[in-house]
Amino acid sequence: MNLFVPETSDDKYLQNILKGRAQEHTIKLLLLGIGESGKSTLFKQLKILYGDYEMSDSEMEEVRSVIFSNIVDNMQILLAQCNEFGLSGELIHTDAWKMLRRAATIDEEIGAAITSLWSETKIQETWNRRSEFFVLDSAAYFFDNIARISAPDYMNKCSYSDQDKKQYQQDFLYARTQTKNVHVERLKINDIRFEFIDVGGQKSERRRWIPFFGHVTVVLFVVSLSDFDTAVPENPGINR
Ligand SMILES: Nc1nc2c(ncn2[C@@H]2O[C@H](COP(=O)(O)OP(=O)(O)OP(=O)(O)O)[C@@H](O)[C@H]2O)c(=O)[nH]1
Ligand SMILES: [Mg+2]
Repeated sequence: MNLFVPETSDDKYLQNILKGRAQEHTIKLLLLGIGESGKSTLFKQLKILYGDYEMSDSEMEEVRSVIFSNIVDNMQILLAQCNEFGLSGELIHTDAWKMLRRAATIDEEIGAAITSLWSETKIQETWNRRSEFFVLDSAAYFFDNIARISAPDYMNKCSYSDQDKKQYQQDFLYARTQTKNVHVERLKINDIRFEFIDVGGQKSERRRWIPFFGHVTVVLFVVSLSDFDTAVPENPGINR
């Protein structure tokens, strides 16, 4: 018998406690974890699930530019690493490689170059060795979706279908920006007010965590399941 859980208990027991407290209080959650463990992604997921979340035009512009730089930066990392591994001599699409070196944003031409490079055996070989260097996990999702993302009307239409909105939400989830400083956002879930405190997980950001420990209801420590086999961004030669 478990003394701490009443026999009649189910989720309702906890919900009643939470609701009772929530009448007067806001439940404060501090999200902790190393850089890229998924703290901001967890918050984005909650926003999509419970916040009736729809991106405004200016948010879309911002997200689009984050996605474009995620794609260009990470394909450039793959190419540099392919070279480092001594595999670049066997690349077929050398023009695409040259184009990527200069690319700052994404258009249909750059999109086609990324499609060609992503299909190369040596780039796939480099990707499969990604535990030896730092590259964004979600880059594969963007490379797989590059034809859609490099279209001129991507996140840039007069109106959006339900399918567009669903795909953009997914893209938004995978878009990666490092959190700097501390971000506080409020969300109401089943009539309970939550305040999420999202901090940066990079080593340089961790000194900002301390002031929050005394004022939160819950500390959520976020860990990525793929961390066992990925490199530390601050020190790409070291395994997390
Ligand atoms: N493949 C995969 N990628 C994920 C998943 N969840 C999150 N990611 C990716 O992992 C990365 C997590 O990044 P963030 O959520 O910004 O990490 P963070 O902990 O807020 O990082 P800092 O702000 O630097 O402390 C993003 O690129 C996400 O797209 C998942 O379930 N699968
Ligand atoms: Mg973050």
